Amino acid sequence: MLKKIAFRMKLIPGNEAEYERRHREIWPELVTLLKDTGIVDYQIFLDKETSCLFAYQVIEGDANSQDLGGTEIVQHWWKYMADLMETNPDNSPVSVALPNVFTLL
Ligand code: RM4
Repeated sequence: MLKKIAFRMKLIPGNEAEYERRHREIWPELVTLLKDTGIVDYQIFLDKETSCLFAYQVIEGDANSQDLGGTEIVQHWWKYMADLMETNPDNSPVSVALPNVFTLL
């Protein structure tokens, strides 16, 4: 059964262009891992006014992208991205789960 989840991350202001550039050049092995995890749709939107990043995912199983910190590729990616974002001590992006408040049926 498909689940839809969303979460918020925070960009350090001034890094918008670089964030988008790095994501345009996302590592193929990370794409493969995300898809193999069962993430069938993954969008990240930026609120330039607040530097908030809003991630939306449709997932087939229970794991979303933020559950993959145990893998080497995600650890490397998070370290690579850490200079652009608010992160936890382990370089994972500070991520706040967002409850669904509306679904168009
Ligand atoms: C984001 C953040 C997420 C990752 C995506 C691909 O900036 O690092 O954890 O899933 O990139």
